[in-house]
Order: sequence, then structure tokens, then C-alpha cells
Amino acid sequence: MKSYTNVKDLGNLQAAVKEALEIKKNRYAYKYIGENKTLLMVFFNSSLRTRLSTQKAGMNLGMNTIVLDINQGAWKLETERGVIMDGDKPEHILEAIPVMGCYCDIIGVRSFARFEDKQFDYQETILNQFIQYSGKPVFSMEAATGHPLQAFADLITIEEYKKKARPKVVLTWAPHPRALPQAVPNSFADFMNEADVDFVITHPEGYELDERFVRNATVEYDQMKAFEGADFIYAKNWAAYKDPNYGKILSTDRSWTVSEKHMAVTNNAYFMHCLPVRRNMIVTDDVIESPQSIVIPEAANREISAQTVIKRLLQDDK
Ligand code: AN0
Ligand code: CP
Repeated sequence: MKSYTNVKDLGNLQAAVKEALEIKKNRYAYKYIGENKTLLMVFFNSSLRTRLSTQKAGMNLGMNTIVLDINQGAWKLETERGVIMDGDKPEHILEAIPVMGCYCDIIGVRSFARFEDKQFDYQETILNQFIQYSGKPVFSMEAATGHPLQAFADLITIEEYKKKARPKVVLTWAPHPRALPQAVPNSFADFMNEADVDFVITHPEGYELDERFVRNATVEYDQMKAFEGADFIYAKNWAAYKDPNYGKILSTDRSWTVSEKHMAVTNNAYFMHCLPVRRNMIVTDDVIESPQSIVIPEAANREISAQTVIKRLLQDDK
């Protein structure tokens, strides 16, 4: 694997999940393949899970890890070509990226959608610049349009908890006070469309995701109807994708907050969320604290998805 930006990079998905579950059984089985190799993790945005789980995954493989927070102590980076740099940004990303590439063997990048320019976001301008100019294998730690390490961990978790061959998995929008990217729901949809599940997406009108991710999913605007008979509920907020409302909040309707009333119509579904989650906005205390909530094992699987991906990048790095 040369880079990891979406589900396709994993090739056969069933084989990737199998490999991940093998790694989970013995996460130190490959502790020498990263010896004398350096993992650089570059963050343009905050993180708790990705930061810790990806660093741990690198360490499990014997790697040294360096973490760079672009907004804390590094030079502010200009990202547009052709700009006269007489403002507050002393360095251009087109020098910064190849320099970063000099000091490491693999680079992970977190760079959220900015919601300033849909094209800039949906062309994955920043992530692709890393791929083009770093000279090193690059993986997404949540970029503008996807969070494939999260979705891979989500699939591993569903595989571990499912009680039937083809479970019903529902991705539900839920309210949030700030405009959040579509990266998590996009990648979740991308993976669920490739997995053996009955996949339903529910959200208020206006919150339709990019069709390239929705593909064969059933879109149901009635949340309670969507929840009927579900085996897994995956909650997430996102801001509008569709023009002219790209990046906007269209609803704060708290009847969409996942509560016991919603869970009651499911098939005793498990509750999932990528975290961080705002309680009583996205999900009630009762649901997230219930025995059906698997948000912690889901987060734990981030180490496993990251390790599987980094292992594959190392193995290709001849
Ligand atoms: C981010 C998002 O919604 O994309 C990261 C989630 C993993 N969440 C927030 O900014 C709260
Ligand atoms: N789920 C996730 O990516 O969490 P962080 O933003 O804390 O890394």
C-alpha cells in the first residue's frame, strides 16, 4: 500500500478485517518491521484518539514517532500557490511538506474541511499535496472528505459485535452546536457500502451527503422508521454538503438526539459514535451509558486499524 486515503486502498476488505483481527490477537507480532523507521504525525486540527492510537500503533511496530502540531509552535503555513506572502504566514506548504518528508519514513496527516471553498475541500487539496510533495507514504488521520482510519475501526467493531451475517446498520444525523465536516459519515458510508450489511442513512432534508459516498445506501428521512429493527446505530453530526448550503447548520432539532425512545424500536441495537461526542445533543446520557453502547471498544479499535494500515505501508516501503 502506497498511501491510505479511502476504503479502496485496503483492497479486499474482508481480508483487511481478518488481518486486523489477527493483529489484535498479538499486536507485538510485528514489532521489528518498523525498527529504525520514523512515523511523523502532522496535525492541523485537534485530536485525542487519533493522536494516541496512531502513535501507539507505530510503537507496536517498533517505530519512532514524532508529532507536529502545525498550530502550536510551527510556522503558520500558506496553502495557496501564487499568493504574495506579505501576511501572517511565514512559510509555504510547498516547502514545508518536502522538508517534513526528509525527517521520516511515513506521514499521517490530519487536516479538516475548512468550509471556505467546497472545491478546495472536496479535491483534498492539502492531503494530495502531502502525497505529491513529501516523497513518503501518506495516510489520512481525517482529511477534508474522509476519516478512513475511523471507518476501518468501525467496521472491525461491527464485525466483532454482529449477531447475524447481514446486520442492519443505521447512520443517523444528530444535532450539534457547531458545523462539523462530512468526513466521518462519508467514510462510514464508503465502508458500509463495501461491507455485507443492510445500510440505511437517516437525516433531516437538506443534509444529503455526496452521492459518491451514499451510493447504494437507503436514505430515509423519518428517523424512527429508519431505526426499526436496526442492529447498529451509528450517530454523527455533519454540516450540509449540498449547495448553496455547504458547511452550514440547517437544523438543531433535538428530537434527533438519540434517546431511549429511539433505541426502543431497534433490534436491541448497539450504539456507536466515533467520539468526541456532546452528550444530550448527539445522544442522551442513558443511551451512551447503556450496556448497548460500544463507543469505548470502538475507540480501542482505532489502535488496530492504524496498526494494520501502518504495517501495510511499511511492508510496501522497500
Ligand atoms: C470532528 C469531526 O466531526 O470531523 C472529529 C471527529 C473524529 N469532530 C469535532 O470537531 C467535534
Ligand atoms: N475519533 C477521532 O478521530 O477522535 P479524535 O478527533 O480525538 O482523534
